[in-house]
Amino acid sequence: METTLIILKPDAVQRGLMGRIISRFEDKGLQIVGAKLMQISPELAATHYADHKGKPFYDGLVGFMTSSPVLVMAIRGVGAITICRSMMGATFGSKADAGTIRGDFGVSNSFNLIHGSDSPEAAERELGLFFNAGEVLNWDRMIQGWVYDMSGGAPE
Ligand code: IDP
Ligand code: MG
Repeated sequence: METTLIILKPDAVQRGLMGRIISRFEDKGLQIVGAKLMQISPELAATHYADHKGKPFYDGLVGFMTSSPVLVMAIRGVGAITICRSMMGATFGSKADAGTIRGDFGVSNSFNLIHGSDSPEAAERELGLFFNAGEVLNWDRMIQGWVYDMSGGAPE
């Protein structure tokens, strides 16, 4: 099982798209194990996006991410990191395929609705930035045995 950090960015919250985006992850069979509405501080945005420092869009990105509340989520499943990235679609809304979150809900290249960790290392780091100890819950989901084939003892 993998857990990934998903952020519904300020445009998703302001546009009232949280429920529809969360539903896509729930419909897919992924499990939400952490969620909170928060206002990202400039310091946290800078740490989270440290790899992008110095790029032309960096200041705008930090300004955007701190401009209004976001919904951060910890989402779990087998291969959750790759599955969530493919559900999100390409970075730019103008280029993202139809059927993806960015492809279906936006046209902007900077206001692109959602962040998702891009590797296991990034997921571990980012979950640690946005969730305090005890805020990600290891809860038993009663539908688990119908979401995954558990006959071999492990989720398949
Ligand atoms: P990702 O979110 O798909 O992983 P990254 O390349 O890691 O994309 O970029 C992080 C975020 O920075 C993007 O989601 C987007 O909000 C913003 N961004 C990236 N490239 C550009 C750009 O060329 N113009 C404006 N914003 C950009
Ligand atoms: Mg990225």
